[in-house]
Amino acid sequence: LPDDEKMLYGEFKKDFIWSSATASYQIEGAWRQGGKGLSIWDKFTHTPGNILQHDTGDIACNSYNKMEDDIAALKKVKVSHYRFSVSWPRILPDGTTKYINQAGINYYKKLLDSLIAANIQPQVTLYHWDLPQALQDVGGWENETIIERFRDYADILFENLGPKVQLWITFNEPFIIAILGHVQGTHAPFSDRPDTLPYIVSHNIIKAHAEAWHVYNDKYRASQNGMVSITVNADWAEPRNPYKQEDYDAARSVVEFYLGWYAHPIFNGDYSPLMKRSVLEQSLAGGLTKSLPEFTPEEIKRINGTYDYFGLNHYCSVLAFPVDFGEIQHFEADDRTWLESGSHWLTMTPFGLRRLLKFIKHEFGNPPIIITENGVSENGPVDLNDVHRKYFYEKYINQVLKYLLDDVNVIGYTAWSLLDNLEWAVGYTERFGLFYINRSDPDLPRTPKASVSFYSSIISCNGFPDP
Ligand code: GBH
Repeated sequence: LPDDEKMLYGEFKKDFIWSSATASYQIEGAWRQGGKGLSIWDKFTHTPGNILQHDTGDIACNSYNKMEDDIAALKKVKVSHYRFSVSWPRILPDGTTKYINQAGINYYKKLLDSLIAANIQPQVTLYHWDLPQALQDVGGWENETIIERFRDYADILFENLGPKVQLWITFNEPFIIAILGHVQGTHAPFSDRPDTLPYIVSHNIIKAHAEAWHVYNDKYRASQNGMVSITVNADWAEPRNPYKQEDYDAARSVVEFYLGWYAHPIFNGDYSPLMKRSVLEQSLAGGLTKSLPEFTPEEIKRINGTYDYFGLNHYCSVLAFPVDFGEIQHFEADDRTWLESGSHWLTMTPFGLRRLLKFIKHEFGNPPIIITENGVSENGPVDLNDVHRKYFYEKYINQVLKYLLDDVNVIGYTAWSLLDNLEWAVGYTERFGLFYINRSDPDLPRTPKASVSFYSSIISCNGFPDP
């Protein structure tokens, strides 16, 4: 560890992507404006009891009507890129191509034009969790017809927006969609059949991703020449007791489970052996009906290789150790010396990011990696001097810089988030933004926190030049 903690001085390679991110439901607002259909998050937040303090994304940061303010904020940070997501029901109100909402397409076209005019390149996510409610009504991700729906949606975006976009992300964090949305019920759509559902949902998401990639590859790559991939989230895990082999094994399965579910089929082919074994073991131990669907050999081939880079969202590390609670085979804990944040699940553990990057390099054939999210929150009283965020970005980004030592092919870094926004089930109570938004001011002004100039200076220096 001591070696890990040491600062490395140096610069990132030329043309490194410096970005900041948001997602449609978390910032756009305008939930019934411009011909938008309803999403599962509109329904979920309007159902009492789901979101802290009854918050909703009805208005959020009102980014739908405040595009200029967002662009001004991005210019202030001096990012080279901006990651945002498209709201599917804003483009296809009932999820299908029966009706294409031109106002929705125009909104994103205008956003892209404004970004490009400001010399900021877009990274566009197709799906950051706001599924059209009409598709949920026929089973959502559980119904395999959604694969075709997603492919058609992707086709429309590539056709209409593709000439202005070089970087695409099909899905944001399928793991969270499956587990929080279909097991825990803390995210939309909520479900009460947790056993098999996350595996079916994920199976369809993986296939939908692959189909979108193929559409791009077959129809658009030659003329648009961009990159399409998926973004997975992964914590890093350390053994709780480094003298115990079983703690190492538990740590390895935590990381492999995150990555093996989605990245293994896409980067290596099929679910990882550990993934298959672990679902089977859990099922047997729990006396449950869990089972992992199988890909046919043709499907394995069609999915394998559907990436142009590796998209990674990473926030923190955990300590792992085995337990035997039937279904639950390992457990995660925090070290009590790790610094906390405004979110109970997020400790400041910069060393894990470097280790995770090395793991990805070895596990998935040294792909180009874009860190598509990394950031920290606060809650409670407002303090624009966000020293914890400066600390977080300095330490984490410095760990990324060690890609030079490890020869990992990292090509970009994205700070989550540009703005304080709707943090899903906890509403506006946890704030991840570089910019603070005073929600009691109807103008919702974007006020820079101290971390803005800090992140901006890292970007201007392209790293940490030797003092
Ligand atoms: C990302 O998810 C999302 O992509 C982004 O939209 C989000 O705003 C950001 O992180 C910050 O959370 O309270 O125990 O139920 C990261 C995965 C999903 C991890 C929500 C924490 C809540 C855990 N996060 N989850 S819990």
